Amino acid sequence: MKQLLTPLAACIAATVALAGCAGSSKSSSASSGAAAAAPAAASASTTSGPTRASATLQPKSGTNTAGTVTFQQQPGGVLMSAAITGLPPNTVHGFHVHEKGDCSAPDAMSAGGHFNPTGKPHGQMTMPDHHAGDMNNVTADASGNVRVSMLLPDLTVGTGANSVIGRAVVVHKDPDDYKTQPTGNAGGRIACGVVAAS
Ligand SMILES: [Cu+2]
Repeated sequence: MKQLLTPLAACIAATVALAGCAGSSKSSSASSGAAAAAPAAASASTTSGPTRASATLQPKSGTNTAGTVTFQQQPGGVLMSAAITGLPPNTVHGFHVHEKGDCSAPDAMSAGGHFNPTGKPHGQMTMPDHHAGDMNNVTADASGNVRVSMLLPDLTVGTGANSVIGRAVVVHKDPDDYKTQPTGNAGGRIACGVVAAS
C-alpha cells in the first residue's frame, strides 16, 4: 500500500483534469467524469466490467426458502446483502457462493462445490484459509427471515477470476461448522440462485 499512496494521490488530483488514471485507462472511457467510479477504479487491478450483480434464490429440496442476494463492488471487496424468507424460525444455515451458475437440479447439486478459485481449504471468512465463496452462516429470526450484509474480501464483481458473476448462491439446511472439508458439513441445499450482472 505504501507504494500506491503517492501515485494514487497524484492520480486522484490528476483525475479532475484528465478524467482517467494510468492504471485504468483502458476501462475509463465509459465512466469519465463519474465520481462514483473512483472507488472502484482504486481496486480495479483485479476486476473490470460490471460493479453490481444479484441472484434470486429459488426454493430447493422441497422447501419454501426464497430470497434475493445483491453484490456490490467496493474498495475492500464485495458488499453482499441478502434478504431470505421461508426458513424455520430461529435456525442457522450455511451460506456460500458455489462454483457453477446452475441451480437446475431439484437439490441444487448442479451448482457444484464452493467457489474456490485459489484452491484453498474451506473455513470461515475471518480465517487465513477459506474459499473465496465462503460466507458466514445466516440466522433466521422468529419469523424465519434473514437480513444480513457482509463484506467479502476475496470476491469481485466483474470479469476477474474471482468474479461472482456466473456463480450460484446456496442456502444450506444446517450450519456450516467452518472446518469439515470441503463442505463445512452444512447439509442439503434448500435454496439456490444464479448470480448475474445487474
Ligand atoms: Cu454451500
